[in-house]
Amino acid sequence: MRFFVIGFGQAGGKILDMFVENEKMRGSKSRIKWLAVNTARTDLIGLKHVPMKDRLLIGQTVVKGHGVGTDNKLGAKITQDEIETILSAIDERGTHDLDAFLIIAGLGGGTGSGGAPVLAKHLKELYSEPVYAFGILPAPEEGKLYSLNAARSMVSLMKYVDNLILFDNGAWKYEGLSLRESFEKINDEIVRRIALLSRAGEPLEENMVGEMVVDSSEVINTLKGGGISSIGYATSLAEEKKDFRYSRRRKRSLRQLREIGP
Ligand SMILES: Nc1nc2c(ncn2[C@@H]2O[C@H](COP(=O)(O)OP(=O)(O)O)[C@@H](O)[C@H]2O)c(=O)[nH]1
Ligand SMILES: [Mg+2]
Repeated sequence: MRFFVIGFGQAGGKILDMFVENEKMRGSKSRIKWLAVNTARTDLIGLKHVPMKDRLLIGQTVVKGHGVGTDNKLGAKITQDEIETILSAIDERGTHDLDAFLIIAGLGGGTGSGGAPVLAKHLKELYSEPVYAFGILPAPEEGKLYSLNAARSMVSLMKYVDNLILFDNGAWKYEGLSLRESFEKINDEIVRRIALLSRAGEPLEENMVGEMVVDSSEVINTLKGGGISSIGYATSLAEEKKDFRYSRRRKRSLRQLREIGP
């Protein structure tokens, strides 16, 4: 499934960064496109795997690269004012063979929380492909302002996206670790889920397709019609069974039998 992934704000950018690392590690000729958007220069500089050319700083004249703090109204305003720049950056990277857009953002902060719904609205107007958002909910310990920001952002996102996929930091915080210390592990869980979606309908390696695959249209049909979703993830060990009928030794012995035989 070919996504255009936009990492909006700090959390969105960090998760996109890990996703890009993951794609590079697979060494696949990934057809996924991406862009990190932020009002904070340091957040963009901190990314390690998203190529420099795919990082876009917005709001420079207003916040001078220092970010919007937790002011998601300002995050929304800057995004609205600079929407043409963002849309051209997306267009320049190629949108002709996409299956869907995916905007990743932490909903409790300022840039991603305010910016993601504005971007979703414009993408919806401009493109026929579905627009999904992957929203991260703040943990209760982050306080009321974060919760309020998340509530506002969710209400707006729901108006524009084809589906809002949520992930709750509070529920995923690891025991004995602070929220901040948990981020890396949480992000790993998130990237696993996004990678799973992006694999839908794609060959595992060249000419290798899994026996039971979910293809992009099934994902699109499942997420269709708005609403909120969450993605579960489970793995289990596969038992390796040698199928004797197809083993080389068996083939050889069949040939020998034929050669010896009548
Ligand atoms: N899962 C996860 N959440 C994060 C991460 N960084 C920040 N957050 C959360 O995202 C929310 C918004 O923060 P942030 O992304 O910094 O805001 P923004 O930069 O203004 O968009 C808060 O609830 C943070 O706890 C991260 O790396 N992983
Ligand atoms: Mg931040």
